[in-house]
Amino acid sequence: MSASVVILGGPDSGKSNYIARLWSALSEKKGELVEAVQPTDIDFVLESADHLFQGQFIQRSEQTEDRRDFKVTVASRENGTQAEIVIPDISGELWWRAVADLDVPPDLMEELHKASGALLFLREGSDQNVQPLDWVTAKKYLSKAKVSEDTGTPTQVMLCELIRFLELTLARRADGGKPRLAVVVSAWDLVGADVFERGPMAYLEEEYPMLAGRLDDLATLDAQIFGLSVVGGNLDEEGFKKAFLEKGIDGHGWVAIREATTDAWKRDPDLTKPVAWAIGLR
Ligand SMILES: Nc1nc2c(ncn2[C@@H]2O[C@H](COP(=O)(O)OP(=O)(O)OP(=O)(O)O)[C@@H](O)[C@H]2O)c(=O)[nH]1
Ligand SMILES: [Mg+2]
Repeated sequence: MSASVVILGGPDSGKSNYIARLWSALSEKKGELVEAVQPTDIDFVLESADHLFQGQFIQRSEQTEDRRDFKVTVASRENGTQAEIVIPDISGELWWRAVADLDVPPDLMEELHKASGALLFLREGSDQNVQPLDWVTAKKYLSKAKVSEDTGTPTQVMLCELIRFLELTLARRADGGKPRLAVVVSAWDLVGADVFERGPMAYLEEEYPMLAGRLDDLATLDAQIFGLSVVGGNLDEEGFKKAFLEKGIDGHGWVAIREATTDAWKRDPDLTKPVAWAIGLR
């Protein structure tokens, strides 16, 4: 079986760092999804992963038209089912342009039509986030036929447009189910304990109310929200970086997931979880 997963999100939202971390998580083979065949042709992922290993976050992608794909055959550790997944790494600027001009390169469009799962990224603390206006003003943006390309468009408006776009393009799952949307709030290591405890959805309700509302009444997609920390802390902080370099990347990083039994938000070391859920191998 083959499955495409698209990773979308604005500039600086953590996509490239996650793709690199995902690769190393898959090859560590401790998560729900494991690498079944060693991928070839993934120099850009290896290079990025190397940055992380050396204690540096990957910097934002060049705004080129070039598409770079992370292609890997994965297997479910639980039942062995395999899938070839294709994850394009596309700069956030390109996604914004796609939404603003309703202009998506044909090959990317094809990938979207094949995919029945997507990961939508946004990042805590990014200086690229354009703060939400009040709800009424934000809604006016949406009612315009086209979102203006000026960078002043609030991030949540652009994200809502991306969701609409996914609703129109993603394929139904092989089992007939709705396509899945994993919403990933990255750099979740930067939030305080109280924000962590209330979880990423409560965070969206406060910081991106329109987006939260949109997620709440999705009819054609199944959504689940995750918090993410690629290495479990902030590599721009000397103390953390030092501790990280002493131990290495293995075991560093987590996904925040709500525990079904207690409803509490927990750090889960399995970084493959959002993708595993989005492709839902069975
Ligand atoms: N603290 C913390 N910062 C992160 C994390 N992930 C990403 N960042 C920060 O976010 C920045 C941008 O991450 P990228 O992965 O380059 O974001 P992107 O979505 O690929 O950005 P574009 O390529 O511009 O679309 C990084 O340089 C880090 O400073 C994380 O887990 N924790
Ligand atoms: Mg990038």
